Amino acid sequence: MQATNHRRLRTVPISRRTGRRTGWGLALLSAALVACSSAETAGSAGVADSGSAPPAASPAVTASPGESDGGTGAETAPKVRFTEFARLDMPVAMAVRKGDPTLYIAEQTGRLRAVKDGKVAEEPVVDLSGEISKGNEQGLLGVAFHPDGDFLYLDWTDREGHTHLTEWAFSGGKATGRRDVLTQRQPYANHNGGQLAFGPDGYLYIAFGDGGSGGDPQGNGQKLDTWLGKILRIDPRGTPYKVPRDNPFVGRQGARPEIWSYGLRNPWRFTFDAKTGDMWIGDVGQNAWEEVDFEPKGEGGRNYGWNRREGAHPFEGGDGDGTVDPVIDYPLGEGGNCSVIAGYVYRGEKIPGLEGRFVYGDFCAGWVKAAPPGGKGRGDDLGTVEQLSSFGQDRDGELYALSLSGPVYRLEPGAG
Ligand SMILES: [Ca+2]
Ligand SMILES: [Ca+2]
Repeated sequence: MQATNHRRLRTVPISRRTGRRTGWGLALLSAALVACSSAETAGSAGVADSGSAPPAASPAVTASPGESDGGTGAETAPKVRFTEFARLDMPVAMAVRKGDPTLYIAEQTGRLRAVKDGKVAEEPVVDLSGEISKGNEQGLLGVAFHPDGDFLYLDWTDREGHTHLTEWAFSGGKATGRRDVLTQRQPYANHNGGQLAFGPDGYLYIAFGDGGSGGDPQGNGQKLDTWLGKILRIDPRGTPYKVPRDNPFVGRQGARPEIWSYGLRNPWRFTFDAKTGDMWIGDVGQNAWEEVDFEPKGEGGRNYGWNRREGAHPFEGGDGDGTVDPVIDYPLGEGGNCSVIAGYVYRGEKIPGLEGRFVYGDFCAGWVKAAPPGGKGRGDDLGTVEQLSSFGQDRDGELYALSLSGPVYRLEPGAG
């Protein structure tokens, strides 16, 4: 709804809602036009000079610490630089593979690219560009490698808008033996989730949004007979894939056994803490609140509230009984926020002051913050990234911020 059809691919992959035109539509479109010409003007990415434009990209910018609004009393986050590392076509997800220094980055336009030492390999690892749908929240959306490194998984939407989780055998840099693991019909074009990640238990976790439209008209978030509005947990190997016996709803009548957690609206990105195994979920909100959910390692079966709750607030009259409220929520009506982007707990070595902090941001406002370890609160500003689409973590635990405009930034220690 935010952009004309021929440009719709160049807008938010996790747009908030159907039928509500925000002031950001034009700004996003303007930014997109700049992004479209970035091949000719590399290094000049930024937003158009609209008065309502979100913050421009800030490569190599150093934010001042101490801008905490969390009120937690925790130490402030260190200075961080966002250094441009590579440039791709609408990067939305990143994964690494066992025993391989390559960064694998998914482009929403359908290609999985290999990035070695900051250089993007010319030949894509996989090219789905002729098979995907091209709506704002569609396309190639997620990537993960099996913990043994021998299998690749992509989450993407086909030309009819339906979701596929597809596996390839992976060896010698080549993906072969394509096989659909599962598919999900999508009732609406938006809220497709898309995140894939293997947990510390070796199982694959898969994010599905509530199906789409606005307000969850089918009530999918709270229903246990659909994958929509859920995070699933499966062992994807074999045909058919396997459901772990200790999944929380195995054996419950009317419930899909693949479900790990529910009550989610559009969990565009979730990650596991590489040290503790805890899960952090960024669930994109409806009209008022963006939220980050925290799940202690291995605690399946939780109801994160949607659509009874939006953030820590009633939506369809939910009082919070039996639901888990977010550890962070923030309002839309402040500074151009639109969609939360999770986010990793920092476990690298280059920026010691970030240790244990959850790094996340907002797609439209562009801010990136580090929430304090173990405590509630939104945390300190680290900088801004135009059209922040996702974060990535390499095998050393260092973090990257992906911009839908093209750049991939590496977080590095700031000056001072
Ligand atoms: Ca959908
Ligand atoms: Ca919630």
